[in-house]
Amino acid sequence: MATRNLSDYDINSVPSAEKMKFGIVIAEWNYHITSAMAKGAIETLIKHGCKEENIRVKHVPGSFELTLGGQFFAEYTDVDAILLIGSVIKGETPHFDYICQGVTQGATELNMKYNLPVIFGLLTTLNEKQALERAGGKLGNKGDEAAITAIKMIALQQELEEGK
Ligand code: DLZ
Repeated sequence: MATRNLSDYDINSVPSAEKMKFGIVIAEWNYHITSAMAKGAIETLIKHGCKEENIRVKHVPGSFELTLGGQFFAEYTDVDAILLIGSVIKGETPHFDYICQGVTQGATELNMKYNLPVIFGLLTTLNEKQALERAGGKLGNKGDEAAITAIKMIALQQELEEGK
């Protein structure tokens, strides 16, 4: 069956995060949404064995700044993966499209440039209701999903590095 909502996942299918280190960049725009996503992400990492001291959290003003925040983590820390968490809500101007495009492109480039999992935890919704539904509401929490994705990608990288 296709995966539609990673918040409903098989707990046994996720590798242990006991020895993994994570950086989380949170956008302050729509903070009631992004903080709920970040809370979900942190709780999920800890649930899978990550030590609290191995999770570093930093804030940036808006989603557009997520990419550079991620680059700072990649340059100046030894994290194994970076989670970019933001929420862009469509307004009356094309600003939404430019921000979404910028972060999508920026996150992709960071993945490639640093050979490091940089997880796209950006909600791009038409309204606040849709965002709330995906930040701990009836459609799960995209922060949890970003955490699971990060763990799985680190595990994959380590496996291949070890020649498995
Ligand atoms: C300017 C702006 C607007 C209109 N909307 C959002 C949004 O919905 N979500 C978000 O995270 N940030 C928004 N921003 C701020 C931009 O991301 C950025 O911080 C500013 O353009 C300054 O570079």
